[in-house]
Amino acid sequence: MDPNPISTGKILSPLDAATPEQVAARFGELRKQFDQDTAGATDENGWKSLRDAWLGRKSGVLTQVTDTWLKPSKPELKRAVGQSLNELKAHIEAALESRRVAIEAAAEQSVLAREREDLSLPGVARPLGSRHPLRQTFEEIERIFLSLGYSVVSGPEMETPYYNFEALHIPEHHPARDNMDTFYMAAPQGASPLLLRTHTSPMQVRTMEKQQPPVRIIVPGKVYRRDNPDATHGFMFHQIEGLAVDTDITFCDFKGTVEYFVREFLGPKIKTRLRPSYFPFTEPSVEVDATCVFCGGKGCNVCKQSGWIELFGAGMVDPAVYGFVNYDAKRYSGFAFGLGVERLTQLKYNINDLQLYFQNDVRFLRQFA
Ligand code: FA5
Repeated sequence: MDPNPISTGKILSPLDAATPEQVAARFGELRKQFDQDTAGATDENGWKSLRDAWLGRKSGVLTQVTDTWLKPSKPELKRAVGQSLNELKAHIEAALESRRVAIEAAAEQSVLAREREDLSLPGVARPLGSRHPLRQTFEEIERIFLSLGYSVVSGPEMETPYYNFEALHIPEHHPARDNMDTFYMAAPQGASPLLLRTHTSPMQVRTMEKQQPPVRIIVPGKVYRRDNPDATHGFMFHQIEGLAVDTDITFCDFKGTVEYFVREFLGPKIKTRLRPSYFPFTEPSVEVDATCVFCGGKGCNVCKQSGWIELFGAGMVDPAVYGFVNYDAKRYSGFAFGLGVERLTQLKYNINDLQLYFQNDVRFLRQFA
């Protein structure tokens, strides 16, 4: 339908000598025509042509009414024509606006209807990743020590020999350095050499240098040694260092903490024992053993029939270390431990080869989802 009635020439003929009643009737016809046109405007384009046909400045109906009826009308009719024109204009504007709102709402409804999800369709299963077993062990150990009031700190993987060895009471040529075959970094001439830390223990010294007791920290992180990779060794692996220093910390506190940790981590049935050992920075030093998780202590191939499995090294902080960090060794005491994260995870999940952690084989990783 052509929405512009003027183009048909049906309605707009000059008013000539019309009476006010005839004027009103002519405007009534126009209004009727507009209402008919409006009913036909059902989408945005239809609405635009309706608007242009009636309100367009150059040749819209209202412009033509102004030119053909209002301007040439006799003075006694002008008032009536002007008033009717204003009323018609107000009617058209209001009707156009409500039409626009209705068209927009209908368009939105049809988009919504088109995009409606069919909830009865079967879903698409997305492949889900899982947290790496080592990450799970980190999180579990952090949870246990956070609950005991420890905080988690981290430190540099590139270290100086001072923090990695000397300040831990491991002077040059000390045999303990042989156990930790070290990666050294090439250093420019005259510069002090750097190394990849062989354990997380340097963070004991770095923390105590900065902070007076009480200290309760754990330090998760990567460490590096020139070890040949095999089922229990990597050249890069992870440790979690623990350190607690305060007045009156005794060996009993140490033992209680270790037992609590092992039970929380490996289960309530697991027992621990302490075996004398040696670390230059702890005195006395111990190896913490747990009842074999595979045979429950009866004896099997994994524990070499002993019923016990070695867990980690630990001990009371050697007072010599306090000398490097200006702690008063008479006033303060404490304990430290160094957990091997790969080995603890192997025990917990019965993993027989440490290399599996780093091969990114989803068949292995999926088991820990
Ligand atoms: C240490 O590194 C001491 N810093 C631990 C310590 C801290 C003792 C605080 C006392 C007080 P050790 O060299 O034994 O100790 O290493 C600790 C743990 O790291 C071992 O028990 C083992 O679980 C793990 N580990 C050692 N070498 C490797 C390796 N090449 N690959 C994987 N894990 C290893």
